[in-house]
Amino acid sequence: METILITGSNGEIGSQLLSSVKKNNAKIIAFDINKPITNYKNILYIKDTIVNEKIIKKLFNNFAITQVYHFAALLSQSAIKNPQLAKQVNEEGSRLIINSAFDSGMKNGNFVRFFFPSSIAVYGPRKLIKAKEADIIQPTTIYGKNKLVIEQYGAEKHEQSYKLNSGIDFRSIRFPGIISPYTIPNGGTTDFAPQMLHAAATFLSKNNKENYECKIDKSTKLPFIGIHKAVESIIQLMSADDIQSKLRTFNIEEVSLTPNDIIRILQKEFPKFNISYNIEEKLQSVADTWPDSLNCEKAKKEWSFSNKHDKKSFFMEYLIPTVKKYYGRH
Ligand code: AKB
Repeated sequence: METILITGSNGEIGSQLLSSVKKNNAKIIAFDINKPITNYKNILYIKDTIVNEKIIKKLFNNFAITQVYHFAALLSQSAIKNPQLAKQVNEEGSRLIINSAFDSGMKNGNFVRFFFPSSIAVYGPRKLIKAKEADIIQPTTIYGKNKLVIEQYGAEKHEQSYKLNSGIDFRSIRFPGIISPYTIPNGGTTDFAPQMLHAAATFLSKNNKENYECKIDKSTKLPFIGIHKAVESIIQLMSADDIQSKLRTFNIEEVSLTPNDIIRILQKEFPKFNISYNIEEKLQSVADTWPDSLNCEKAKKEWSFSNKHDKKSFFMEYLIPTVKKYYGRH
């Protein structure tokens, strides 16, 4: 039986992954800094910080954890606001979890499968088109630097483990912006896309017009993925028997979008919904260093990542029907 640890289990990806894996016959530990937002049966909920070495070590000592999904992190804009905390949580906390998983694998003579969500924030300083995993990687933000350090640390620990025949099996995805029909994110650079979707589906302003103030220029293109495909991909990558890549990280996306693309599609369904622009330099300057699209060939080849959507079907067949259902409009 698998024993699965999910950190950041209240977060956008963590909560969705928890809801998917709880169906499996596995022991699950859901770890978050805030009190649980769900009350699933047979889940051990722990409310603590991932930088609490004592509790993390205790967890790995008390349970023979076989899989780790490590989502606890500060997002890009929150990290810019608090670089010290970002280093502590995104780097030191991640290293602590990786080291503890490594030690546990060594002790039990097995490989603990470890999933780390990296980000397109590792790219920079110039905007790339169809960025490949090994393309120029010089992140300009603290968040991008944190993610890159941990990608590399995880890959090193992975190599070390394979030489020692136990430790961790490290796997990672560089996520583009995630759009969920269930949650409105905060603290990220790509938040405008999900925020627009939710604003269109719910928001009636004072003058009875639906309006969203976008802080990113209308022609800034960024890659995106829906939350369901994001979670499905994590499970697919973690279930693959053997992943050959030495880099250990993969690019995936469903569509590339500008704010202008989004408003044009949303207005077909929500004709009163409108947008105004009030560019915020600290968001724009980050978005300008992130790729406008990703090359996903490596993920397709290594673990059969697939994508059936174009911009129109992504909204019309997936996001809009799901968000409408979520808010009870049919
Ligand atoms: C953010 O904007 O911080 C994230 C990301 C792409 O890493 N959504």
